[in-house]
Amino acid sequence: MDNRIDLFKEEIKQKLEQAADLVDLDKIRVAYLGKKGSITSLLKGMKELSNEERKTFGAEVNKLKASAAEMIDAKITELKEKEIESEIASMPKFDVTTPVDLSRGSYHPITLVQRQCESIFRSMGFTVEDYPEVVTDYECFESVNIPKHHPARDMQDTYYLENGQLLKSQTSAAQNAILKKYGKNLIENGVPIKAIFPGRCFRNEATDASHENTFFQMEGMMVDKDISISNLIFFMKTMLSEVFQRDVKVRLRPGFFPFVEPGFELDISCLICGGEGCASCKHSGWLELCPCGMIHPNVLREGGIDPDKYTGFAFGLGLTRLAMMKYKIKDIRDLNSGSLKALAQFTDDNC
Ligand code: FA5
Repeated sequence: MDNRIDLFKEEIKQKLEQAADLVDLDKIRVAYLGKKGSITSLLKGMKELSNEERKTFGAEVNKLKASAAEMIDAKITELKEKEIESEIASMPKFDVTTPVDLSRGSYHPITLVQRQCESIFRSMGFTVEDYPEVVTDYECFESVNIPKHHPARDMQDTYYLENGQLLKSQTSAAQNAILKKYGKNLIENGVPIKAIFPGRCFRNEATDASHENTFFQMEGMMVDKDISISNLIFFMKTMLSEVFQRDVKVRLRPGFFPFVEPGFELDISCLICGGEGCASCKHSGWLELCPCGMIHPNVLREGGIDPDKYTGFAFGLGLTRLAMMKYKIKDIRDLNSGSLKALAQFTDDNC
């Protein structure tokens, strides 16, 4: 009997040495420790032994059982470690000297157009100003001649925040601050105010091919003695011809904005359909691009400038629509899509 215990122990050892994987190990476990396994049947045969023999033999078989289980577990650990080692060995080695393909990224088409406009206006003596996206009611409306409850507020479905501030619905929100920032230099030193201020605007719009709820405008202002509509038209035409690198057809029609008097809508002949009419221009052949006008005396006064001494013009260019025209993007929604396939194809060597 005792002899069998030693034999089994030796047999298990040999089989474990030959086992190549976890499947082999499972077979060994079933063969010795399973319900019908060899060690289990040793226990079953004990009923023929005397009480004394059963006691000693039972203890020996239990020891064998525990040691078989231990050997199998040790082999499992050994095989798993080998598996991990071979996985690590087969991994590609990290080498800091390997050249990496750092393909060039690209700018968003609106960034490209914005930078181009900034550089054109800078070359004409304008400063480029930055302004927050969250502003007060005073900045966005009251300071630009739109008092509380004025019906003109209905033209811009504005997002109000719980603290009473709002998401800038128009870049005109910066006008008052710019007048105050540069007014002293105008009054004391005769230096004209010439500034542009691009920015993201938000309106609760139903979106379509030419309307988004988040879009970019670029506001511009010039204030000095004897500024007239001719100055306004000159700067707008110069800027658009530079952006499109050709003479662009524009039209001015009367437009109402409480912060300018007189006010105009400057439309550009649709460059997507060549003026024939398409979804982007609502089949009119013209795209509303740049409302503008002569700054209202109330706005100048609120900014600390005497309207009897100084005059000025202001415009609110639709930068997003300008990018659409320049790059012939038919649907404004592509610009906020985040699709690199759509947006990474535009480049400008000057940016
Ligand atoms: C204004 O926002 C005035 N503050 C512009 C202005 C400034 C007038 C200074 C006079 C003097 P308007 O709401 O029309 O105006 O918007 C100006 C331009 O922004 C539009 O011509 C258009 O090009 C663009 N725009 C307006 N709403 C949207 C929209 N939902 N999606 C895309 N572009 C828009």
